Amino acid sequence: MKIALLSGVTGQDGSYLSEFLLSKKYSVHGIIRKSSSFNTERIDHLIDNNNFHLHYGDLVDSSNLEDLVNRIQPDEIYNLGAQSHVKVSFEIPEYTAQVDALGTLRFLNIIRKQRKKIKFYQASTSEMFGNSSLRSQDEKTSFHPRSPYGIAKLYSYWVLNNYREAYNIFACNGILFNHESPRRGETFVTKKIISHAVKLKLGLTKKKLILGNLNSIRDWGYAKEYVTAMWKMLQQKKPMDYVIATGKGTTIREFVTKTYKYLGFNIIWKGKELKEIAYDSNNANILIKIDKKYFRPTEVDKLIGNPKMAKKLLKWKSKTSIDDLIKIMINEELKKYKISE
Ligand code: NAP
Ligand code: G4F
Repeated sequence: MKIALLSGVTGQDGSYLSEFLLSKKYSVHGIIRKSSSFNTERIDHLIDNNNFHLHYGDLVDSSNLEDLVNRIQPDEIYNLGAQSHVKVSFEIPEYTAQVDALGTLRFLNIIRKQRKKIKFYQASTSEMFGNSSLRSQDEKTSFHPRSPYGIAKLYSYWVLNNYREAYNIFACNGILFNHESPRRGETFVTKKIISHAVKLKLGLTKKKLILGNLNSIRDWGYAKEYVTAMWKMLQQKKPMDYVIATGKGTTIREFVTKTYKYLGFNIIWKGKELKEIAYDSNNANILIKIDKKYFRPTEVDKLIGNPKMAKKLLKWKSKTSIDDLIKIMINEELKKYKISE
């Protein structure tokens, strides 16, 4: 039986990857942080599985990570743990670097010192590309990160490359573009839009949805599919870095329009920049407004990935369209209130 150790097991990707690895008969060990309230909602359904084990730990504590690797003796480590919110990284840049940059170095040093056979997956990100002038970004595109988060992740990307070359460690960067699901954190834009729109539809709120920059373009895929690419990377003969994406871009404004349309609202956009609003064409009620507090000091305007290499070498391809992703997220949200379409 193969053994996997995951950081970030309580997060969106950690929960899907755990399910996937358990289905592949792995023994899955996840690192959870001490929290003052419950933080295992996404993995509660796995807790009774005999092959699923949880350990307290933190990416800022190298003695804890070393102890866990020694005790668990994993075949594969998936480093998914991170302060993963781009906007928040401008407010806690030093902590973001501690976790998202040095956390990776801590794991790589443990592998270097103790057991070079361990395979290592790093949750790299399209945020490392920043504002690229190209139509789409691939493994050869140069980096120009635009946030403390993107910069911390770029450190991890490069230190992994260095340790792979210097110490022959089997380590891969998965450069994943945005991926969403019903398990997405509430403060990311897709989940924020869908949660609010569903509450509006059910009459549970009368409040307006307040958003930031509507013009940025993101390449949104389905998280459940993306975690399979992580595993595939570690099953190849040679360790490499791969872009994982759908290849299609959508603006935030289009995402809002599609979501509201699926729920039966016909919204009309009016005005520009901070004065832009969206109203309901049936009754002229204003549904959406803009607030500059949701803008970032520096924005990444357009991220569209080119997943050609993953398709060729990993035989991986995104299957869920943006419209289907929205449907999946809305229907799960409705189920929370025990109502199905
Ligand atoms: P997420 O839902 O925000 O989950 C982040 C996980 O990291 C949570 O389990 C969190 O624990 C844990 N964590 C945070 N700080 C930690 C620390 N100091 N020590 C140990 N664990 C810590 O993120 P996600 O969407 O699943 O993303 C997974 C990874 O992929 C992240 O590294 C993210 O940066 C990266 N990524 C995500 C996307 C995307 O679109 N989703 C795209 C590219 C890359 P708590 O539950 O206790 O907070
Ligand atoms: O949903 P977001 O916060 O995701 P962002 O910044 O693209 O980062 C996510 O994807 C990265 C991969 O590219 C991951 F590495 C990272 O961990 C995270 O998962 O924002 C998406 C876009 C941005 O352009 C933002 O300015 O939506 C815009 N936006 C507009 N209004 C908003 C809002 N974002 C948030 N979070 N909240 C808003 O109200």
